[in-house]
Amino acid sequence: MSAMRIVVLTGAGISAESGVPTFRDSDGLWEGHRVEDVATPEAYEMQPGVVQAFYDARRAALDLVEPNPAHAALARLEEHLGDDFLLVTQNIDDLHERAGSQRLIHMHGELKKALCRSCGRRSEWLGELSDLPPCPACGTCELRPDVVWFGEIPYRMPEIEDALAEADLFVSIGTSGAVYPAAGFVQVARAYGAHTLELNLVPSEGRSMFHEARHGRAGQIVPEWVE
Ligand code: BJW
Repeated sequence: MSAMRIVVLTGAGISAESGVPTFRDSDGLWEGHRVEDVATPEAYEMQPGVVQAFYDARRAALDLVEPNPAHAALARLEEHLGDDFLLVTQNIDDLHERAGSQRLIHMHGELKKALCRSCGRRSEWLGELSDLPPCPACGTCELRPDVVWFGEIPYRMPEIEDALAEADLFVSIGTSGAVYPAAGFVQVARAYGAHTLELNLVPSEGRSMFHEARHGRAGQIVPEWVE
């Protein structure tokens, strides 16, 4: 018999205790920025400098934060389960990999990567906009942050959907359930027979779709759940 297969989805709440602001909480990222100003391709077309500056500031802030016990607990769980574990994060920070996670999908992209608008190649983000080198693949100067904005298709969806279909347990951690398709993963996993668990500071918008929920700070309730 195979071991239990677990898919974990994380959102901004797992990084909150590391000092990375969430999006929709009262002290969240978008308190100072309207979402339409920064998180759509149209906004980038209109004001690339403003949007780049927003991501430059968040990239710089990453150097000042560290993974917390919730990130570490998920890395330990992966060590134990190996291929039966998949971590899907909506976060564009790199705290999961810095804690040791490897079976990890960044469905909304990565702050430390650049995406070429001309050829689609993804590469490491080197420096700020003014001194970005040309795209290493096609040589144009069409690099943008490698993040998924509203109206764009999140990364690696077929792989995520396959894992949800095969999961015995789906766990959602630190996400408000306000943004699709991630907010719908609980229903997909449930439809295929998985048990579903929410771990969040407060009941999320999607709480009623989960079989079970535990509420509190991720730095406490995630290690408790993993042990
Ligand atoms: C703690 C805590 C602590 C705090 N411990 N917990 C109408 C209906 C349905 C869908 C749509 C619709 N109209 C449009 C859509 C689609 C749209 C969408 O969902 N819109 C909604 C607003 C309705 N979605 C899209 O456009 C997506 N693409 C898409 O659908 O393509 C079509 C397609 C899909 C699939 C296959 C084929 C085609 C793209 C969405 C891209 C989202 N991008 C962003 C920005 C990324 C770059 C960046 O970071 O700047 O992603 S938006 C932003 O929200 C970011 C996040 O990843 C995402 C989710 O936020 P998250 O992580 O949940 O954060 P918060 O702040 O909302 O919540 C934090 C939670 O933590 C709270 O609950 C707290 O309580 C908790 N918390 N401290 C534990 N210490």
